[in-house]
Amino acid sequence: LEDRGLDQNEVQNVLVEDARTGLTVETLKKAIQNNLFYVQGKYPEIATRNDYYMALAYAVRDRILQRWVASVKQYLQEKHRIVSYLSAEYLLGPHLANNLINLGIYKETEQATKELGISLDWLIEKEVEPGLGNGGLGRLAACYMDSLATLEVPAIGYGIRYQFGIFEQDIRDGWQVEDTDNWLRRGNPWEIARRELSYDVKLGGYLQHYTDRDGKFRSKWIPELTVKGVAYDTPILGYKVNTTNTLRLWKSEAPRSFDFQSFNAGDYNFAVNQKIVCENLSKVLYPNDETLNGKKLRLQQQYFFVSCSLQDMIGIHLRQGEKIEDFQSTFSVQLNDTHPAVAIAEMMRLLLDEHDLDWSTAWRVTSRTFAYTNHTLLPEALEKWDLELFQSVLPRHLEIIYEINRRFLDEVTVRVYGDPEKIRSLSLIGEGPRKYIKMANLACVGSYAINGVAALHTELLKKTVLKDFYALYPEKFSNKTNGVTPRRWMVLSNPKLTELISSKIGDGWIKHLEELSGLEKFADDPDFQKQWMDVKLEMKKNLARKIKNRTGIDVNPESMFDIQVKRIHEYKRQHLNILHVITLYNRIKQNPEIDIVPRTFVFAGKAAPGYKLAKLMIKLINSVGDIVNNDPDVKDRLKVVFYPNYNVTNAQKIYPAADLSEQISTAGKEASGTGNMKLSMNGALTIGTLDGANVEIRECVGEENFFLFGLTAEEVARIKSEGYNPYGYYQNNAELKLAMDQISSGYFSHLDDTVFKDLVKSLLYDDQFLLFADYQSYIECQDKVDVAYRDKVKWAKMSILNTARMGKFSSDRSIQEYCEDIWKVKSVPVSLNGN
Ligand code: F58
Repeated sequence: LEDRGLDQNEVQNVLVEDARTGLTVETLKKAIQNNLFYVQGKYPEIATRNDYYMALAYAVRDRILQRWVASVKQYLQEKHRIVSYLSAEYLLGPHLANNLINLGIYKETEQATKELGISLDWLIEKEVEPGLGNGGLGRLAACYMDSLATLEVPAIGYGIRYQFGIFEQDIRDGWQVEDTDNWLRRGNPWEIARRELSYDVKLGGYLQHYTDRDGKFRSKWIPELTVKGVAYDTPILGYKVNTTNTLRLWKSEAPRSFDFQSFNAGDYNFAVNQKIVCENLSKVLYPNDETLNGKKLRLQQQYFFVSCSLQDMIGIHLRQGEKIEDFQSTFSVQLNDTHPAVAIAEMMRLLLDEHDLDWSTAWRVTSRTFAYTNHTLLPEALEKWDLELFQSVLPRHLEIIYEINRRFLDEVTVRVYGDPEKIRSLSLIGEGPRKYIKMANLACVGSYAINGVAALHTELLKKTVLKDFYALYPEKFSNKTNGVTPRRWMVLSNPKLTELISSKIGDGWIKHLEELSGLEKFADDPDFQKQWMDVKLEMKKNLARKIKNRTGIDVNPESMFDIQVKRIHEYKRQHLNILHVITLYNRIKQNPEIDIVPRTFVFAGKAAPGYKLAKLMIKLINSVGDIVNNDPDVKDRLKVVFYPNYNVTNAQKIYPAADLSEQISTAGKEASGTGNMKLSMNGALTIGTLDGANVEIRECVGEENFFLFGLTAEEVARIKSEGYNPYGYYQNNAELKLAMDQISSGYFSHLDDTVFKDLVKSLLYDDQFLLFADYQSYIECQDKVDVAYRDKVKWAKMSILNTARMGKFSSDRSIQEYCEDIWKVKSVPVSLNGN
């Protein structure tokens, strides 16, 4: 400071409450007006809605920046182990309202905007959300960033700043149509580009081998291409704490140098082309969930962000004056599935080739740095890279992986007593018509901890896909059941319920979710039950309005809102749900006067663009809806809605309105699920299988407050091994047969019997997901749901108890467990105004 001619007091003055940091209504108002003028260059009469949104966003950002700077300063001054979360996806959802809540200035801002003659809701709705993820895995990363900051744990999230996030879904003639998600078109006030923070990343090319002056055998990587990664930082503010962590997303660019090289050589086209190739790396998120196709660009994306992130971490570590071989004392790096698992090979490369460590030191550092979370049991979702493709992108990494594998197999051969089957299963390289690299195996060998995301999932991992690794390293394995942040999924999505809960038990539950158990004593209180169900009804009315606006369908808010919202996938079995709809419809047709509980079925979710059957499931839902919604015999007792473009913004409107939560995956297929948690927290009752975290949710809420049906994971495995025959179920179940015959004969498709052919065929003759085996049990369970729903008092009590007993499923609890068992980190409270 003295160097810059300043004294300590002058600097401190910048940090005290002022026009850019103050939290009162008056200061906020002033800040918005200032930003409107000085940032947007507008005066109120001509300012657009976006101008106001931007002005407010910058006002909020100023307040976060103060905390952000203080956090970074504190982490660098004191030495703390930092959690580094590596994830190819972050499904953050809109920032504005969340930041207002975490800053604790929602009410003040509402007042400030009101005094300026604009509605805060109107501005909040203006925000285009960053959809930088596909589904559960990306959203989990976002919840975990929120909890890390709220628990005041020093953390940095690394990922990719996709220019285009998950596609926007439209429904035309019942079919899914995809459109690009140009989320940056109006600018992004929540990020700061750090142009000075950039790293070079090599791709392709070949290796030169030589012996150096010390007689050491070396590989020199001559890349085909070098791209530059530029850091874009987004602050992640904790709830009512100063801690503000960083989400650092990398954007790919062409390094400036090579334009010149090519220009000098006179090859303008080449230069332009290479620039496009470089920029393409972070252009678009791959929209697949659960299935993977080994696309070269995807591998390049993974390597690109991993390399930038590790170079960045090493830089931070060394700038603290630490030795490279102590890297693991500065960072604990969590791999969010295998998408960043190439980090293990890249860390080795950096240590060996750039920092000159010997193999065993490098391996000691690497294998003490990484921990791996698995999110799937589906074999088709386990990442495998064709060896030749891998070599064409990362020749040096292939060499390193071979060496890791050689040493690993040497070590384990003795332990498995030469069992060739075990050795084949453990090897990092798969043999077949073509060789391939098994990323899960690389992750297991290179990590000090391995975890599944729900109790059942972790047990199945140990028994199936990672069985041989579990036998080898049982001490590495643990379970970390997923959780979700109550800040976004209750406080922000459901303010009315939040207010009601806090009026009874105070607001400590927002940070300590287990305090929700304080609601149990009101579960039988008629007044509270009425207030509870009044909030639910109001939320249902809100959703009904949205549905009307978006789809034109009128729904009755007094009907039961039966909700299944998640990616569309065969294993999630949205088509089992639709078979129930058809069954109810047929019961009405056969007896129009039947006394039936009115239901509104809401579906939402995206299908991977190349996943034909999933797209057909969307078409089926819409086609059934067209018939059911318009048949006069139904008398509006059933309505089927497909709400388009499911994303975080829409999810926030849907969860609070749910009466019934559909969690009906084939047992053993859903690793955890997190929508199941959000719905139950918001007072929905679950109808579900014993799959993923459903098992634990049922344990917590009590079996009498959960509608269980279907085969267990064990039974599913047994039936499959004995040879499952779906056709037999079809022939022996009259209601099922009728529903299937209607679908195949074209009853729901203007008598066109070709539309659903592929779906029908797959169900009758293949049915990997055992729909028919679970059909009868599902229908009977749904009949029990009807009975329960008719008893309003009982339903209200069950709903209250669901919320009251969901304390375990806060992401704060999950993160606490990661901190204690895996990362070994503690909280570091951040103080403002220097230390
Ligand atoms: C999900 N996986 C699981 N993958 O399916 C879900 O059960 C779990 O609750 C959640 O992770 C969080 O643990 C998931 O969302 C993906 O979206 C990947 C995206 C990239 C391609 C492979 C699937």
